[in-house]
Amino acid sequence: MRTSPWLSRVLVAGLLLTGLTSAATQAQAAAAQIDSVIPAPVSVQAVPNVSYSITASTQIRAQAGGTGVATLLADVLRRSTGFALPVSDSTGDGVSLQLSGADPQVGAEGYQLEVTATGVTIKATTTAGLFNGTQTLRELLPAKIEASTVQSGPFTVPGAKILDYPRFAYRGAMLDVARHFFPPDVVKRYVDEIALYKVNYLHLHLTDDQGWRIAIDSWPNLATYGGSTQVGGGPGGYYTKAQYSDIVAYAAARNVTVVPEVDMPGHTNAALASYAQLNCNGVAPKLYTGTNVGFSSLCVSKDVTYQFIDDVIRELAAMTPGPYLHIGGDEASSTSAADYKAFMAKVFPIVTKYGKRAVGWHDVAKATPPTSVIPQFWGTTTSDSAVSAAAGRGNKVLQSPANKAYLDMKYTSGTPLGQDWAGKIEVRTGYDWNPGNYLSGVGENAAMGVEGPLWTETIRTRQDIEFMAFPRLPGLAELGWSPWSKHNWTAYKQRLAAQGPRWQAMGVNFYRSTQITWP
Ligand code: TNX
Repeated sequence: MRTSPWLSRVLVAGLLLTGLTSAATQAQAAAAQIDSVIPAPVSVQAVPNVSYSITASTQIRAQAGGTGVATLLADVLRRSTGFALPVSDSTGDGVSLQLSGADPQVGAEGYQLEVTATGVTIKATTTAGLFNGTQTLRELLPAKIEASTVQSGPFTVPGAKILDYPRFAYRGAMLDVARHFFPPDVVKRYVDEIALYKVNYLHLHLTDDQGWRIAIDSWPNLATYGGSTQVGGGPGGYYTKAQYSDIVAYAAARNVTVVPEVDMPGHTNAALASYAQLNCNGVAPKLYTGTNVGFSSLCVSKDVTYQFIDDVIRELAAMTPGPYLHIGGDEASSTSAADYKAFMAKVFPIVTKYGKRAVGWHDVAKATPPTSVIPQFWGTTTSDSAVSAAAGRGNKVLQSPANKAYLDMKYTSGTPLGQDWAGKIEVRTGYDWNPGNYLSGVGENAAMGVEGPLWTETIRTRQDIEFMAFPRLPGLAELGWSPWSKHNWTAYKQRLAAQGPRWQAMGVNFYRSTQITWP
């Protein structure tokens, strides 16, 4: 068959056009990938016409200290590429993790990442920095890289030079495992999900009226009896010390430090039910499976209360490699103001005695804490005299304003899960505030960082956790990590949209907010 000269010209033109379009599309896709990293990096330079593809012959190279991080990266990449991706301490092309030669600006958690035609180099001064660089690399790859089954390539990273480091040292997520208990696997999955966005603290709310979730050898009934139920009356549960330490180690390998919380003097019905002597009247109340707050208190006037606290904090501190231990202190409406102060004055030194720094819900600011104590602001106003006074004395403040950062608030009135006492928090509301000047008297330097608490009165499953955290948690992570100069809702919502296919590939159950144009 003969093709007419006219037709062949049209065909050639068509082919050329297709070629051009696909090159243009590829360039566009590359630009989109570079611009879709959350949290937004400090500095990103696209290198046009350069890219690197991970192939069957790609090697992952890391110096001695970096092999742990390299192996975690290889685990993610092997699942979806099906490639061998051997990890070794050799030098050469491919993906290379280096603990030397980084720009000192990267500090303790930052990194430099460069994509050339022959490979991807990540440089940092610590394994934390290397880990953060590898999370950025995941986001520079196509979404299918997150799949748990083998996908067809290419797996291409656009040419780029990135320099990145955090704005705040503390970027946290809190999970309430007391109202509903979540087994270690669910907690570990949440660690994976938050670490992708460079969140570096996981605060576990381990005790509340409805349950005590951590084994304490010197007071065994706390876990075995106090942990035996949960909201709604289900079986509850608790972490053995081995399980808890395993969670802590799993998190640490992903640059996430666990902050354990034992709430006191209120929110203690599970403890009071487990040991009669902790009650002022010597009578143990029944276990509680409702959702009221503010009705329980440890007995502030009894010596045994402080022996109990000393034992619990000693055992908890021994399981805590991180610097912080959270003592709760919120909503102590069954404790008088004077008793509250007297109680905290005895508890702060116990935390110090076991080598930790106390974090407390911002109610602790009323007890004039030593400057080492960190009040965690959970109010719904932008001024609080006790908190600003503490900041004025030199206390660092952790920012979790309930009407911005609470991941258990409903998105809209139609959200099936969650509460709304602090308001509805759509994606934009959760993103549009500045932790460095939100609270009067608490400026950039007084703010330690941000944390998104997820209370679980209405949250029962891994899917419920994900639905409330995604897509809001990445916004908080960006508030904690990215320089304020990068804050821009219009650009952010495009970056966020690009996460949708990643979450789909990972099987993350997320809320399809109508504020975002999901692809
Ligand atoms: C208030 S916020 C609480 C928690 C509840 C939460 C529900 C805070 C420090 N205390 O006990 O679970 O509201 O949103």
